[in-house]
Amino acid sequence: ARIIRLAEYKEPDYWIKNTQLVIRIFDGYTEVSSELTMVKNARVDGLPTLVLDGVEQTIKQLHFDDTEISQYQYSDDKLTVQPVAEEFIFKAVTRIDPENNTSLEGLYKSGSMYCTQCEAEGFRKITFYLDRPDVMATFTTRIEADKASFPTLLANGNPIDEGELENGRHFATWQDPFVKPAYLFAAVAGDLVRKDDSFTTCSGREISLRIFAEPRNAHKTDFALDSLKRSMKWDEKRYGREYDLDIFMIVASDFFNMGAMENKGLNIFNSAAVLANQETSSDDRFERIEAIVAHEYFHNWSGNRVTCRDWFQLSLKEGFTVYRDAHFTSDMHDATVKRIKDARFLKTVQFPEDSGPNAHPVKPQEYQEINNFYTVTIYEKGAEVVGMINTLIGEDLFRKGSDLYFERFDGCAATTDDFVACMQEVSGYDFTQFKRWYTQAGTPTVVVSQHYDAEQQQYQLSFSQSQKPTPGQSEKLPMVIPVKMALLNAQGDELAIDCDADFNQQTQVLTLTEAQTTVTFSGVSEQPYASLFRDFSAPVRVEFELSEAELLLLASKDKNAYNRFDAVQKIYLDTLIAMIKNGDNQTPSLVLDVVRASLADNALSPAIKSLMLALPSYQLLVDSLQQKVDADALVAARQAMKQSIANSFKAEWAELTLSLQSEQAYQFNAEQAGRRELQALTLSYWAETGDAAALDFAKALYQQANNQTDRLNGLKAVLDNGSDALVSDLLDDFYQRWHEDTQMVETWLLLQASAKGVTIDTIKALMQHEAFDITNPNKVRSVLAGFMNNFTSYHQKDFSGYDFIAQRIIQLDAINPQVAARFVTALENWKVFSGQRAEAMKQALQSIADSQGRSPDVSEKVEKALA
Ligand code: B3K
Ligand code: ZN
Repeated sequence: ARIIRLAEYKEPDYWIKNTQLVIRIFDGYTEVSSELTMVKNARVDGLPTLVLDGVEQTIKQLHFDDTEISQYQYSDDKLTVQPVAEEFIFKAVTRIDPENNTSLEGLYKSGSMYCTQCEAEGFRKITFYLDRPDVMATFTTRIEADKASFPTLLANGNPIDEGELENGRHFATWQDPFVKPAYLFAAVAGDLVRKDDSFTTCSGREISLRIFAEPRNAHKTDFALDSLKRSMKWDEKRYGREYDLDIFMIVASDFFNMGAMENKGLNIFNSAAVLANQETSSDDRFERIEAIVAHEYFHNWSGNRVTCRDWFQLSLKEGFTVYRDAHFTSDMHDATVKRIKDARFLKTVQFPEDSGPNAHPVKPQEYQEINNFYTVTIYEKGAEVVGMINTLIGEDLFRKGSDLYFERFDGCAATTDDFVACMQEVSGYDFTQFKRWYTQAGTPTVVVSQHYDAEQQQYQLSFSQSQKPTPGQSEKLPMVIPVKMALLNAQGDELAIDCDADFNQQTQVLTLTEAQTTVTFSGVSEQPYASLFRDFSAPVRVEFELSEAELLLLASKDKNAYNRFDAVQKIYLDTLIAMIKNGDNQTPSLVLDVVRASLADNALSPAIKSLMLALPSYQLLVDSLQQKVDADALVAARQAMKQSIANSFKAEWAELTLSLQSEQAYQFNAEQAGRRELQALTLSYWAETGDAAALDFAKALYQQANNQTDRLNGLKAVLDNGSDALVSDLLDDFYQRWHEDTQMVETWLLLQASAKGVTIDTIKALMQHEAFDITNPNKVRSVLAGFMNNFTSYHQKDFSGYDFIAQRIIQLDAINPQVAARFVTALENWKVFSGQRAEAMKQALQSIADSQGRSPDVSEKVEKALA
């Protein structure tokens, strides 16, 4: 396979200054005419051949200015021609086949709508181009189509012309005055309803905001418009970023490979990531939509105005933009809840990636298929790295650095080094060693030990950091690790810190730079409790042996709510791990004490309480075990603990569930969402006790709900604990009522695929159901990702889940390689499991490797997993 390497980066031989496109949509084919105004790169000698990217192009005409090109070579997705001057217009007329494009990359038709997805390398499926992010041009796009079928014609920028054509056709012309790489290009043709709003920017410009959706979805656009306005305001206030064009558009599409895409002035969204109302969207869906709308909007500066020089810099825009959207969500809702959820997600999903066969640095050094690198490492770990920069230099300097970055690189294609250099310039902080976070893959482990000397009134903490080798990187060097910390007394009060290390009094951050660091704290009059890595100040694994008393103090008295949560979770995790290792499934009193204390603490918000009372997921447990996992023992231990917590507090669960019922009118906000989340949790424990009253409550919650959150909370409790008859009654009822609503049907599929005890036969039946469509990524994800994340069913005792997933990957790969490749994750960490299970997973991977005609996407991931 062809490997692309960062070390081989070289500027292109030619630049494109302006791109003029005409896209003529006809039944059966689409014709694309392009005129690219090009100039030779001044740093290049002679007149090199021009090599353009182009996939599945049927060539009709090629010209340099007005001269037809008779000599050209088109093979392996490259068109090679010989220019005769340093400046010229390259013209091409080609045909493409969007109606049969199931990869959903390039221009594709889905349902009654044509739309595009160009990032990372989809533009080459539309026309010949220098399809790389450092080639930035202004664009003019004219779209022509049948007027009755496609009344809405959209592209990036501002509309400059429109009119009628012969045979019932019409056209619209759009012009984007901002230079951009081809991956930010977008075009849409459809029969869409438009919802309007407006936003007045900080300098008083009025921006027209428009959301386009299919008519049946028109009632679900308000929340996204509102989220958009709040995002625009927030970016002005927090980052000084004003919107630039006069129009900002969002289009909702039912067929989309990921959440959304930040095309300049014309964001295209997966319907599931933008359409919402209280009837069909749960609280977490509202939160996700708000975050994605913000994320795509923020890209207008961090991604579009300043873009990436090459795809190795992907985290430059993604890590920074995730960091920005997380901060936005924190400001809108509850910062601690957001931090807990983000840290938990990183540990659950990114840590395993970083210790598995597809581990890669935040700035990868090489790839085969760039689409495989839109990962939690690039996005979420990348955001943590940006967050650590903020932690190290402080909020004010961070803002100065980001201002400098946007100013200096506006209209340019930049690198992560450029970003860090700006932070260094404004702060004087030397980031040389810190930049290992961009180049070293893997999660560092920090082992901590403590020693108290009562006589000297001295307390010592010793930190030793290490990192396991990752594929292709055996040597690991020490990282810069910010440890936000406090020392607590027995009441949980924070002690003043006087120490001999690099400790910032203002931010309470201790910075580790060496493999071993011992810090001595003076004037410590009693044995303190160390609260370390507050707010998850670094994406590391921490090993710190604490006594029960110490853990209990942190779990009940630490004033840092994140760390308090973390101490509670550590108690569950350590206990579960001990249960698994000892083969003893008795839940010790320590766990019940912690549950009791959390339940009784009225100072805790319902949201935090529900996070504290939830047991760690199977996925997190697998990652935390740090030894070969016996999946059956793991399931048995966690189920035993859940049972025991449920039964020990049966009356409390019932009482809390009832008391959390509210007559308030539904609103999506942190306070209400927290209450509903806690109710879902207490109800699930209550139902787990087998109390018939719990099931009656759950059923009524489902039936009487006037919002999707309550409805799902009721339904999930029934699905996990109800009789088969009741389960199928409610599922039938759900489908009956909402089968015309796409988001509800997706939810209905997901609920069943993730239900306790689901069998492969049920999954197969779902894939045969009229509601299923294998060409639709959302439907595929609902069923297959639902199954894959359903630990007890996917890892069932006869191992049949693995071959089933492998066969589905092969089937999907022929339709949509990007979506297929994502599912390889379900098999890639086979080495963490023990015995025959690991062997069965490996065999499933092998059967994919042995099958014919694999896409580069799937091949790269499977080969690495088997290596
Ligand atoms: N930039 C897009 C992701 C594109 C993925 C291409 N395989 C969405 C986002 O991160 O905002
Ligand atoms: Zn993004």
